[in-house]
Amino acid sequence: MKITAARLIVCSPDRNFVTLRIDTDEGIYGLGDATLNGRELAVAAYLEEHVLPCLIGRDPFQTEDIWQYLYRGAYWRRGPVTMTSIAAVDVALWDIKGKALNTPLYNLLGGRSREGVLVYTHANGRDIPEALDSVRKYMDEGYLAVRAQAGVPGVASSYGVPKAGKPYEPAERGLPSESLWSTEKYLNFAPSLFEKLRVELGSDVHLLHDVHHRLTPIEAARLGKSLEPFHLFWMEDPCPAELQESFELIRRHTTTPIATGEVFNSLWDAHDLMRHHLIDYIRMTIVHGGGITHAKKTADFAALYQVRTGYHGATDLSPITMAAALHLGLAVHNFGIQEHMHHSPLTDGVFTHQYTFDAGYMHPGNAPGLGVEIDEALAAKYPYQRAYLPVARKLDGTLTDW
Ligand code: EZ4
Ligand code: CO
Repeated sequence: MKITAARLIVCSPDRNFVTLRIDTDEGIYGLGDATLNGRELAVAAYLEEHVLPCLIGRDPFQTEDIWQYLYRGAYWRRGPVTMTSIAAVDVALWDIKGKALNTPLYNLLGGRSREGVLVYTHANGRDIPEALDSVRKYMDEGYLAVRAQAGVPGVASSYGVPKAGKPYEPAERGLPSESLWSTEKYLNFAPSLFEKLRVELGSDVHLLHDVHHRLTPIEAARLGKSLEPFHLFWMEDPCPAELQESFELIRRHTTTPIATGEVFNSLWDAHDLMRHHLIDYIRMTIVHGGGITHAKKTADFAALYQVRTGYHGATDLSPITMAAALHLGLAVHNFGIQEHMHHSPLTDGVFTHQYTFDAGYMHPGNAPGLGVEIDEALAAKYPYQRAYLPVARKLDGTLTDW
């Protein structure tokens, strides 16, 4: 089998997505997600100008060799634009393999290690009562695990809280909006949110929380310690992780489990965190971390250290990435949990998919390959629109991590 064509579909059905389609001489094609939120066209240009011409004529079954060719062959290595581009190619090739062999992708990754993939979704509210209602709503829908975020009193537009009446969506069209942040107010407030949730909801539901890289290590240590009585499933991205030894300080003080890595793009961003038992869940996802080929290696490395997977799954990760994550999650032994933030009905209309949700678990479905199709005619009605993630400032105006 040979690759005969590769092209991009850039669309914005409620939000931007960059999708790669690879065609073969046997009429089988594969899809890959190439979306890097807020920097979409950088990846599109990288693929179009530098990667796609190199694919024509290659055997799509050679996922390892093509991965190495794009990674080592670029010379520069790593970085979100490169690794998202490689991921798009890699996922599309695995999709082709599954279709050519007439089997769902999970069968090529180890087969089923479990019946379904435990997922968590996002609950949020402007205040604690609204957040409580939101968690309850998702529990009523069957979710066994829910991420809870609430507005911090005295801080306008806290992370994870939607603008009135709309579902929470990280990116916004137009230039970046600015939001405010106060670590002091947040640290005083956050334990009261989880105390209330535990009192009202009991101890069975898994509660998660995203700190979004906003604390210093010692502040994160205080937060983790103060949340221990409410036994969170995890505290996510407690501080920026470029400095991997930051987590040693957090670990010295708290047993609250830690998940990190949604901004990582290679195993080398995380290997010290794993080797030193500094994290419990790795969030680096298939689309930003070099595709299925590299995610599988990362998961296998993590398994040596009893670190489990907990991949990023916000709306900027397209249904193609969601499907890929569900196939891998079904297959790897050290799967932990998968984030599942609902796409809009329009996004789901463009990317029709076989995956399903039932009673807290998702399943990738049994269609050959990934089990996702793209309706290109519908996609063409929604052209790309510039959009950005917000930036954040402290109350005195200092730029800080969003
Ligand atoms: O900031 O998806 O866990 N989810 C998150 C998201 C991410 C966005 C980045 O594009 O942290 O809100
Ligand atoms: Co996050």
